Amino acid sequence: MSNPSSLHNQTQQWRALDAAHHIHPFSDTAALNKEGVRVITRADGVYLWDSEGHKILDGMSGLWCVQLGYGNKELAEAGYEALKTLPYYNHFFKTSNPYTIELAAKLASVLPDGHERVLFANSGSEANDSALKLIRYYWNLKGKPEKKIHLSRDYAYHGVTFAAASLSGLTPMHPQFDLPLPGFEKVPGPYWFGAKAAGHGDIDADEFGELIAKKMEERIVEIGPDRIASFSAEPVQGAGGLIFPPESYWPAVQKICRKYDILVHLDEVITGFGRVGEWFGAQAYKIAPDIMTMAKGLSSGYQPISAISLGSRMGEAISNSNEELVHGYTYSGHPVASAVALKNLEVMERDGLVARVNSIGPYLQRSMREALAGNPIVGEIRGKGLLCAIELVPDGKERAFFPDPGNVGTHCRNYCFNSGLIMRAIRDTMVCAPPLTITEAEVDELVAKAKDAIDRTAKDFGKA
Ligand code: PXG
Repeated sequence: MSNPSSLHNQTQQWRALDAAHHIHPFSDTAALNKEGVRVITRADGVYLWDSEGHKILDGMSGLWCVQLGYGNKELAEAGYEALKTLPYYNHFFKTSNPYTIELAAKLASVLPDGHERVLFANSGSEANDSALKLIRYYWNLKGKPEKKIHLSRDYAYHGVTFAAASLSGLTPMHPQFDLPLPGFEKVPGPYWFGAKAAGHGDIDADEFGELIAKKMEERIVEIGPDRIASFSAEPVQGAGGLIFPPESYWPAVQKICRKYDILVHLDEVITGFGRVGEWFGAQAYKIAPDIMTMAKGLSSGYQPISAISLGSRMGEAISNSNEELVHGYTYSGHPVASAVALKNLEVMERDGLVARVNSIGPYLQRSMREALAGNPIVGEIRGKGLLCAIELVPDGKERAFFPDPGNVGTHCRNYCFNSGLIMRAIRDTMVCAPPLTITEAEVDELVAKAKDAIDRTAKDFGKA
């Protein structure tokens, strides 16, 4: 942001208070305090405004979560009504509430086949943590307590609790906390764009998908299938760099999990709720999960709420165990969060937003491709639904990376910020995931700003 002395008094005060009292997630506190935060004061549609009055197009839907865009009055009213009627009660004492009951039923109507039962939590990390506990419980119920190892993939992001961070395959998340915990094993992810740099030559995408599945099977055999409880994966890897699996990947992986009796845990925290053109990534990629976790778009981010859905195998075992399930949070199925999530799903359904993604998504992909055609540092533009990624590389014709990963991406991301567009840089991959309500004119603005930032970046790195 601009020179601090030119900022309004109010902004300066907020910055000072924030620096004195507030530690930010995934941030270098000292560096951030020196630079000063940008204070976001309001939002409407796809736009945010900061305390200096700058208008910003949010190409990331917050953190991949604001499916309906900001300022939706129906969601606000649903929350307000619940706050007035039943601001809090829990589900521990043989009690329930209408909002959570109706939300569970509505979710069951859009979830993949067999997923009839859900549990609630408050964040994606908690949902994943809960899922792993339920997986352990399932195998204990089935008399296979030796099945304890949780497989997940390189580049995976599953959250930050002890278990979710241990599942995550982004290695910088581990050393500060002595993670991963024992019992967490990684297998390779299907990052085809990086295949050449990783020494796989000019391998075709589908061949690569099969190769990665084969490597997973080899690792399973090495560990011993009888010790493996589950395989956790995002249908499309999000925070790891928007990695879309080759067509061949999921069918091969599912076959392997069935062969060795390994439960499939799909993390739909990003891919759920229309993001990839179906209600869930499971449907888009024809995956049959045993357990699924979701958060973010469940309430369009308006309230913290997440859910764990159980396929028939786990659902029946756990529902019919005839003993207490010793798990649950004070805020599991919070009535206000449930009311907002329920309204969110009703609006998505009524307004046909999932189907809308299948027209506005391709429009975004097409526009981005046209705008960036021939750009010397663009190696690939990939996407599905309203997810889009642009690989920035030294030579657009080669699948090889810049030597100092993240440097060029951050440079480009700063250009975006300064021109009023929020995009994420993951290493040197620029990504966007705008609200499902984005209009064609707003897509045009997003693409024009992204193109401008990428053109300037190319120039700064001597490539244009
Ligand atoms: N699973 C997936 C697939 C996620 O993307 C989580 C679990 C954890 O959710 P909670 O609600 O505990 O944060 C996530 C979260 C980023 C970014 O910069 C992505 C996430 C969170 C924060 C930042 O891309 N994803």
